[in-house]
Amino acid sequence: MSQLKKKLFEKIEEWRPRTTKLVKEFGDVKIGEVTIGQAIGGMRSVKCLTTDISYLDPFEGIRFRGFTIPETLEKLPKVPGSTVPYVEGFFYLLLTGEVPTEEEVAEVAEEFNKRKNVPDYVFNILKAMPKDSHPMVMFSTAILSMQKESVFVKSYNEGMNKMDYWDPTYEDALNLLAKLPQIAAFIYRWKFKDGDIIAPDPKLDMGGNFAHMMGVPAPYDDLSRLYFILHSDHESGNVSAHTGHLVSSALSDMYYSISAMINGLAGPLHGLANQEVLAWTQDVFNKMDGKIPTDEEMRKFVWDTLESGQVIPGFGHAVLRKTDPRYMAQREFCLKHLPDDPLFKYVDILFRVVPPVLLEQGKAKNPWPNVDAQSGVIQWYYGVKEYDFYTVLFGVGRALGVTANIVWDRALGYPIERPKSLTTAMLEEIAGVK
Ligand code: HAX
Repeated sequence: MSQLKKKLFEKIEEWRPRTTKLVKEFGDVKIGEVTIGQAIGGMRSVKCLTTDISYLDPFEGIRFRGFTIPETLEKLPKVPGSTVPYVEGFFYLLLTGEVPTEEEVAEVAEEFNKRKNVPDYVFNILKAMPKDSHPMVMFSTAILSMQKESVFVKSYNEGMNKMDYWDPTYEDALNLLAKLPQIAAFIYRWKFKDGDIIAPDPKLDMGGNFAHMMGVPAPYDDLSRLYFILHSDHESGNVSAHTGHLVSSALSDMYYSISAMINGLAGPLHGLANQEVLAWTQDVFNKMDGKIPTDEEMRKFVWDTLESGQVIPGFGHAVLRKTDPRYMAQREFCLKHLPDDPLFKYVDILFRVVPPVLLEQGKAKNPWPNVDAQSGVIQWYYGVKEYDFYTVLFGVGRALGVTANIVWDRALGYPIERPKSLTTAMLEEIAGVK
């Protein structure tokens, strides 16, 4: 058994009695109330999910296993010659709650390496799809096509103790995660680079290998590591994480769950916003003939978009009430590597101009930029200009957090999800509407 799996097992044994005690002895304790506004309004802020992997404070932003983004980036072992940690070590942290040693990271990297070969039929399925299929459709299809590989399904069909569900789920998680970078890079090069595919390099770590298979030189490897880490998890209630959790709660395996997660991420109000940001920014760029707009000119573009009934992509958030620290981490990367890039300058102006406009409009509860406001610009700078592809990158990252959550869901025996719905007439009666 690998060190990671052993450590995970110890943690599960330690955690299980806590969950059992809470449910058995304190199951009736109330943690909040639900209003009609929340029942109709997308369950905003309803406290009804549990995860120990990340927590999102509205004013501080995300903490992964208790660590802020700067702490996470500082504490985890780094790839030699790089300032960004190994994605493999970050996954160890998500899964176990502990910062791994160099040795433990090397072992996880080796585990991923062993499991990374993608079956040929996946590539054949992707090649058979219409070339104008969205990359997220291709990504979701590729993941779902591997469902027959599920170790969980095999063990379940053979008959398995409920307490052991986490074990084959862990195997599915690692098997799938190890393959995602190659599938993503294949989709990119098949669709946008005339099918000129670059084979993986077994000597490289996950982020380095992804950059290699994309055919983009350094520091794209560092960017990929950073990108996957930043996009991994944002507690359980966002659409992609919640979809993964919901589907897996029916004991659907990792392939069904992560494919569904990808479908949720593909919406323009969620992960697709990063592609929308770039489309929007470039539209302004073209209208300005590439000239850097004044703040006043930019204000007008922003107002025009709002007045035509559209949202400003990359701004606002359902939980956050300040600038997203994931935006700030990417902004720091830009200030270091591409401070003079014209599109970065646009994003910089938007950072100044959009929040006061949204405040003046008075609708958005959070006028500040989110993770998607910055990410596309960096990809564009490094030559990944096909912005349909950007949400696939988000998907590779998000799979780290969601698979880790699903392993823990199984370990702690979380049951099938089934909230209760009421009719409109029932709500009217509760509210005393005449
Ligand atoms: N531009 C214009 N209007 C906005 C806005 C924005 N960026 N953000 C919120 N609003 C509007 C909402 O559309 C809503 O209007 P109506 O009352 O007319 O329906 C009103 O402000 C209140 O919304 P809210 O409570 O502040 O925000 P929600 O929790 O309902 O929605 C969203 C959160 C992220 C979906 C929203 O802010 C939005 O649409 N932002 C733009 C799209 C975007 O950037 N999405 C990515 C978010 C991060 C993420 O999940 N990435 O994956």
